[in-house]
Amino acid sequence: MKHPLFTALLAALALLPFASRAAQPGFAAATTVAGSTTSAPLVDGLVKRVDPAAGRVTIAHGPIPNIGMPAMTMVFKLKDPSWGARLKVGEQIRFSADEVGGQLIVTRLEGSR
Ligand SMILES: [Cu+2]
Repeated sequence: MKHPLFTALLAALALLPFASRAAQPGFAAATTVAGSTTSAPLVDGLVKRVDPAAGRVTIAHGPIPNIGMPAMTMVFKLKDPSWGARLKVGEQIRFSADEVGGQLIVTRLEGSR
């Protein structure tokens, strides 16, 4: 299907990880997992280290537009510490992050589980 609107939609979806949260409220709502309250966009990440006891994970992440962060490797606190048990080093994830009380927190987590 080569409809121009369809092509534009595909382009928009491809850019989604880099779009601001304001630009894609509908899509964010459609992909929100149960219990999530954030509308922050999903970004790509690679799990480098997991510390389940501390509820922390080190992620090599792509740009996170909602907190104005470029791609880097850093430690995040998990909103739900039990997510630490689901994460494996080397795993590709899609996640949302937000700054809460001066801490950077993984607020949403999607994976191929
Ligand atoms: Cu970062």
